[in-house]
Amino acid sequence: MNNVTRRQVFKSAGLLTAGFFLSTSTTRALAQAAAPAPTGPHKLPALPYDFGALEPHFDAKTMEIHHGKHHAAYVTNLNKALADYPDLQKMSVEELCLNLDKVPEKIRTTVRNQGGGHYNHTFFWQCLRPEGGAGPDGAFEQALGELFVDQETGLKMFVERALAVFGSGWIWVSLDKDKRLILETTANQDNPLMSGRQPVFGLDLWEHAYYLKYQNRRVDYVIAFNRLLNWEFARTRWEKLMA
Ligand code: MN3
Repeated sequence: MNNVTRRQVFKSAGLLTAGFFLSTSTTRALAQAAAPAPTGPHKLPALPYDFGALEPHFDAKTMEIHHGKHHAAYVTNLNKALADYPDLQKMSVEELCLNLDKVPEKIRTTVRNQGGGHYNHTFFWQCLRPEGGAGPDGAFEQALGELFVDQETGLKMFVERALAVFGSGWIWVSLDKDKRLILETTANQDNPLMSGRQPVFGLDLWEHAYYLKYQNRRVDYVIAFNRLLNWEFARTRWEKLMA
C-alpha cells in the first residue's frame, strides 16, 4: 500500500481527523479514568522555587513536567497501592523505604518503585538551588575531601559514575553505617535508605530529567547539576546525620 492509498484508507475510516489510533472520545475517557487522584496520606510537595528558577541549567518545561507529571504520578500510585493498608498509610515515605521488608509482598515492588520515586524526587528538589550558592566548607568540606580528594577530582569521579549508570537510576553521595561519605548509584527508583544508608545529596539520572534540553548528553546535565547543587542543604543534612 503506498502512502496516498494508506492515507485514504485511514481517512475513510475516520482515523486521520480523529487521532491516529484512538478517537477523541476514547482518548478523553482514558484521561478521565487516570485523572481522579485517590486520596491518601502522601501529597505532592510544592517546589521550593519557580519552574524557571534553575534556568539556564535546568529548563522550566522539564521542571514543570518532572514535578507536575512524573513526581505527581509517583505520589498518586503510592497512595493507590496503600489504599487497603491503613497501618502502612501511617508510615512516612522515608519509613516505607527503610522498612520495605515489612511491606506485604503483594505491594512491595509497587511501594519500592512509587514510594522510592516520591522520596527521591522530594529529596532531589531540595538538593537544587538557583546558582547553587557557596561551596562546601568546614568539617563537611573535610569529610567530602576524604571521598573526593579535591573539587576537581570529585567532579570527575561524580561524572564518571553518573555516566556509568546503564538505563534509569540515581547517583548519590550518602552516609554509610560507619558515618563515612560514599559515592553510590542505584537502579530505577531505589535509594540508599533501602540499603540502610542515608542520602546527603543525589541526582536523578532518568532521561525524563534532562532529555528535553540535553537529549543524549547526560554529561552536560551532570555538569549543570554541579552548578545548581544546594551545598547548604547538603551540609545541613550531613550535620544532622552526624549529630
Ligand atoms: Mn525523575
